[in-house]
Amino acid sequence: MKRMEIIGALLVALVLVAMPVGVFGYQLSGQADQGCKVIIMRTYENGNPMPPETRVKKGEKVCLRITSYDVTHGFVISDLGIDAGEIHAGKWSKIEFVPTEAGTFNYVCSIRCSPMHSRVRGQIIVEE
Ligand SMILES: [Cu+2]
Repeated sequence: MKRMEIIGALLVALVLVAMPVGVFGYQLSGQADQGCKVIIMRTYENGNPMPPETRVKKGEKVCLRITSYDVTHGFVISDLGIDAGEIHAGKWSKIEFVPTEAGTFNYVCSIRCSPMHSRVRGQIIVEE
C-alpha cells in the first residue's frame, strides 16, 4: 500500500512539473529566431494577449513572432500601418519593422474571435 502511495505521489509530481515545462517549452519554441519577441494572442475571456506590453527600441529592427493560444485572431497596429493577417491557433507568424518614433502603440485583434473580441488588445511600447 505504501508503495502505491509513493507511486501516486510521483505521478502527481510528474504532472505538476511536466505541465508547466510543456507550456513554457511551447512558448519558447516560437523564439527560434533569436531576438524575436513573442506575443501569444488569446481571447479576452482567456486573458487577452500575453504579454500585455512589448517594449522595443526606436530605430532598431523589431521582430515579432505571434501565435494564438485558442482561436484565429488578427493582429493590427494601425498607427504603424501593420497588419499581420490571420494568426491561427498553434501556428506562428512573423513580422518585422523598424519603429521610427517613440510612443505607445495599441494593437488589436481584427478578426471576430469571441463575444468580447473588441476588447482584445495589447501595446507595443517604443522607447527612445
Ligand atoms: Cu478578435
